[in-house]
Amino acid sequence: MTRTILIGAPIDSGQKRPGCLMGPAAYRVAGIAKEIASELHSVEDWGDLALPALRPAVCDNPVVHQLAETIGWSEVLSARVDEALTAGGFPIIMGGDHSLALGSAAGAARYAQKQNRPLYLLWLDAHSDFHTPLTTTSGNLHGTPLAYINGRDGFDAFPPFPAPVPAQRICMFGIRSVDPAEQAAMQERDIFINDMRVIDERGIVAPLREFLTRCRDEDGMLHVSLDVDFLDPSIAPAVGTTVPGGTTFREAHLVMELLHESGLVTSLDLVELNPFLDDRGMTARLMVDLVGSLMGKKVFDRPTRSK
Ligand code: HAR
Ligand code: MN
Ligand code: MN
Ligand code: MN
Repeated sequence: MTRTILIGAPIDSGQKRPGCLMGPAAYRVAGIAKEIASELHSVEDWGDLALPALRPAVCDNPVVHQLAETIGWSEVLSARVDEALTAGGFPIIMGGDHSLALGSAAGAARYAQKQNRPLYLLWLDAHSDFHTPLTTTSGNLHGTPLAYINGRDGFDAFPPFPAPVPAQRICMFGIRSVDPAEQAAMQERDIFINDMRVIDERGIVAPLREFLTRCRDEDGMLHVSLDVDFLDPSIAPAVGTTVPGGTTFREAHLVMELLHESGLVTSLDLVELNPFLDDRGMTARLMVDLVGSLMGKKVFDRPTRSK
């Protein structure tokens, strides 16, 4: 029995277009709890997090937007994710923009460290989110979490990331928008980058299985961060940063089905949903259906395949 724990993270501070703070409500309206609940999974909703009292925070890059808020959110979220994992739960963080991963991944890393297990990270996104607060030109901190998780310099205002995740344990999928400073930093590191070109050429299955095998061989924990813009905007319009050429409905479901079969996923972020931009709830529903696939919901029960 998986004890699924929903954590609402109504976070808008990581970028400038309002609306992501309505994400947790949209997931609830789209039926996320009902989608998950079954003989195999219990569901608890721990409600929405609140922003704590803020400490002043400074950064040498003047364009950085809402630094103190983003730090405040990441601290409460990190503690809450650690708490959910420690309770034996499977936390699903309902965002909120992608800056929430600064906190959720830190919580997962904190817990993994206590368990003496390596943390792996699967980043499903159009963007690499590999800026630091010092390299971002937009100032939007939702473009930085993966750099923080990887232990890059430039996050002095944040709590130090507990046990930074080395490049070899990070896998990106769906990438098709990378800024020059991110590109330069990524090229120096051995991150497993599956951009859309790789997916076109190799498909989703082979590269994903390679990564999952590494994780299994090391008894890793696996944090998955699913950005709405991983999906093609034609099926998922409710996001502020649409990029054409994203994954299809079937590719996305296949990723989730393989993740389910692997049994490796230990925490999940749902990020960047902006319900204000949605078309009759279609994006919220699709995200909820993808969660259903991750939790093992099948249209058709086929004989078990080799992993
Ligand atoms: N790289 C751009 C920037 O830093 C865009 C980042 C957009 N990020 C997200 N999350 N939407 O993936 O501003
Ligand atoms: Mn992102
Ligand atoms: Mn993105
Ligand atoms: Mn459904």
